[in-house]
Amino acid sequence: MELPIHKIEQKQDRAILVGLQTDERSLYDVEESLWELEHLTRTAQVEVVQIETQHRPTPHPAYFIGSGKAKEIAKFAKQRDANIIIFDDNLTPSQDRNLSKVTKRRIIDRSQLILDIFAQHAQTRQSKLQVELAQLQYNLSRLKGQWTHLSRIEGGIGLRGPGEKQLEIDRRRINDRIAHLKSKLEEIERSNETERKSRKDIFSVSLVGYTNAGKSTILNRITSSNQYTANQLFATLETTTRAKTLSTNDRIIISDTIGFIRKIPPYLIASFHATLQEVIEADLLLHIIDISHPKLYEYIDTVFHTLKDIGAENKKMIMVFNKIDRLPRNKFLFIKKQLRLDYPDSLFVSAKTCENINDIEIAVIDVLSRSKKEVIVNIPNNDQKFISYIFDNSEILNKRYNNEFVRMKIRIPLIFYKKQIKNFLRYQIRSKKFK
Ligand SMILES: Nc1nc2c(ncn2[C@@H]2O[C@H](COP(=O)(O)OP(=O)(O)OP(=O)(O)O)[C@@H](O)[C@H]2O)c(=O)[nH]1
Ligand SMILES: [Mg+2]
Repeated sequence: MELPIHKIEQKQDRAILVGLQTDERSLYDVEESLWELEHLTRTAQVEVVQIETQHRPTPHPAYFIGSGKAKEIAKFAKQRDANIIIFDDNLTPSQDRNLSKVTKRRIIDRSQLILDIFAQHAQTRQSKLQVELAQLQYNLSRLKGQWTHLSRIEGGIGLRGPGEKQLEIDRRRINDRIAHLKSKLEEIERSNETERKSRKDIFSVSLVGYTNAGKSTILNRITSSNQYTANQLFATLETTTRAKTLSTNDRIIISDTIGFIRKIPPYLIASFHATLQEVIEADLLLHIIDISHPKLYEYIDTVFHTLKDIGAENKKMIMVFNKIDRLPRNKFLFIKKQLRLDYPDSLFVSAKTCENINDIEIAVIDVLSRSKKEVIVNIPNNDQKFISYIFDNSEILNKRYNNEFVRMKIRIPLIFYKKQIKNFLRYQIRSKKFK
């Protein structure tokens, strides 16, 4: 049975946003994060009618905010005719329940809001399945929480009430559906994998970055294509790949994919693992950053952390600071000087005005020409064609002959390696075996 993907009903929804300032977070941080939440809320097509913040040393275990503040928000919701309260942080299931009891409104936390946007933006079968998987995993994590909570109150095993039985059934149904979705996604992934394999001989570049940094706009600029762009968060959910011939005549592929965001639980990212496969396998990452954003350093950190989560942290990366047109010249020069200290080889471009946009291609060509691979190959003597290819295109570090094979340790430009990837995969020896 299909479980419906939950979407926030459009237009008529009116929300109050709530942020909490704790001892560990400054008011500035909270306000900035709420600004992002407001953008997310608008992207989900929900009207923001009020924004509330509270200061507490730590979150309240039962209400997240104080219970008095919760009552105050209930009053505001009535006055402003708001039907949803959106929290800028992720709530525990019991906080969620207690808050909806006090406010008599639907409570949504940051992850749920992001998932609603994903649900609205999913276009392909793969991303629809991924969104459903992420939503069920979200629900499951909450059911589990609820379970512990209730079993503690009710005295645990043997004292389960009807509500808990329902939870148990839901949990089983959800687990079944999760298993089903995972196997469907694996099927799609297998066919994508075949497609990717057919392109393994081409140098691949992936655009990564915080959501709304301008990744899709840059893809359009450098490949003259027409990928959807919008001043929205998560405008792109699926991966698009385009081919490009560089001025050196080398062909590369460039892919654009889902953006990253702060405070998103790792299992939600994991649901998009298949979409991010292109990033995981890329030869080069272009990390796009909105230079005009006051929180750019935090955004850069988020992207680095997310890349680590998906196992792509050690890839060659070029930092591309975009939207330079949005800064006054003096401010731009000042920020650029600072950024160059931290990221010496970074680029500064505007996808809007096209200023410096050609620098991206120049930098890619530079990486391409400098990328080399060290491999050990064991080639049958009768494959003279491939042996000549190696002699013509690589630096031979050592070689040994016998009657049947020539065994060589070579350093070869990546582009020449890729052009003959099939032969390399056939003849390559892992260095461990060689020892
Ligand atoms: N001023 C200015 N705006 C830009 C620039 N590049 C992109 N934008 C705008 O920034 C917004 C986001 O651009 P996208 O290309 O959709 O960003 P993205 O990184 O693909 O975002 P997601 O797919 O949502 O993660 C759009 O409104 C673009 O028009 C730029 O260089 N200058
Ligand atoms: Mg995009």
